[in-house]
Amino acid sequence: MTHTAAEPADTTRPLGVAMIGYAFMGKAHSAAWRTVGSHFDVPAIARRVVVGRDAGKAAEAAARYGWEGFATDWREVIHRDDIDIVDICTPGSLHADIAIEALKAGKHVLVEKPLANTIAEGAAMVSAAAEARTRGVQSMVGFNYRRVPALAHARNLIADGRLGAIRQLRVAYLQDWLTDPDSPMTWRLRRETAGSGALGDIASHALDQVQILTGQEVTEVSGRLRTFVEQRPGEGGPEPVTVDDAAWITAELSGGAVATIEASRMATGVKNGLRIEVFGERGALRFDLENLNELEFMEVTGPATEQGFRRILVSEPGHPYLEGWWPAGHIIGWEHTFTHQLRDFLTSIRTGEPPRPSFEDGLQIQRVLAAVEESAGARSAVVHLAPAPHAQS
Ligand code: SOE
Repeated sequence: MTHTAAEPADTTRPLGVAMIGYAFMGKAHSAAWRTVGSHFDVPAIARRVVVGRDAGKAAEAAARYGWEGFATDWREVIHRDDIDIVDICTPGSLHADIAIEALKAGKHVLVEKPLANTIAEGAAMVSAAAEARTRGVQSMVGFNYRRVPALAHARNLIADGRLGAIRQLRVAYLQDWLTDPDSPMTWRLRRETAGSGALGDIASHALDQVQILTGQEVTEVSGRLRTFVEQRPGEGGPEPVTVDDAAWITAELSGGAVATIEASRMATGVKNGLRIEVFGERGALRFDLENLNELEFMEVTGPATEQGFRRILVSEPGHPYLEGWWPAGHIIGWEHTFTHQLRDFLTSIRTGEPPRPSFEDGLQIQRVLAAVEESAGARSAVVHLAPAPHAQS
């Protein structure tokens, strides 16, 4: 059924979910759809259908990940009466078409980051989301690291003033899966499917963290991009890599802080390290995704001889999102961030309170990514960003 504001969702049956895409993100989202209802108080859902172009692979994914069925035509699925939520896990080049059509059809939409491949696509998605919101239809971008308990806790500490004014941040999102020059081509290395490389895929997370942790927006950037390996083995022979392997950003923030951000898929030996350091006038925080249950915190209190970072194991029921899991000290992992993301998304659908990050938030990040590309293209120019037209209230 297609819901409108005048016609609230039928709460007597579970919300039907269609997931478009079944690869890495589809697998992660599937696990979250499977577990969210067992750990959090959310509206009931039914995992109706996985959609993918390759029928055989979609069927296999549906069976393995526990979906009722599979399909190959996302347009047809979106218009099915038993679908209420569309979860988009495809390459970025398909985000806009799928999201806009789903929102028009009255389906709530969750889309993987980055929001889109271009500002124009992102802007069209924002218009569709704003219009759908007037009908009670929700939309959200999947910046899942907002839902790492330690990072949500860090955000609370900063918002409570425990670090004082934030002066500087160092953020590095480093991976090494492209270190080998013979590592094959994928859609993630083609501009037409991915939009950009390490920049959109992982620097986008770093930028999101910089802004959400500080509550400050990026107002100015200077960027550098590098493609270290310019062609890789494709199916029919060598293919050009048309995106960046690594990105460097220096950013001014609206509240006066400065951030340096690095992202690389060729940081030899670092598997999936999102390392964040935040320095304030009265304290500091350190985090590394490879130890995601831990947060290091120091406060400038007491004698200097006794000051230093202490390690907080973020596993208490009172820590963000932990109430749904295990007794204190029983740690969680990377996949749980996707479950938390669904907890928040489904809660928004229940309450009618629009979720964050909104498509407007996603577009704002998209503008920063474009500014970094512009700066990198001009080699060292500083690109000033106009104040964001901004986010839904
Ligand atoms: C998911 O949030 C994601 O950004 C993936 O899309 C990246 O490829 C992964 O390496 C980090 O997590």
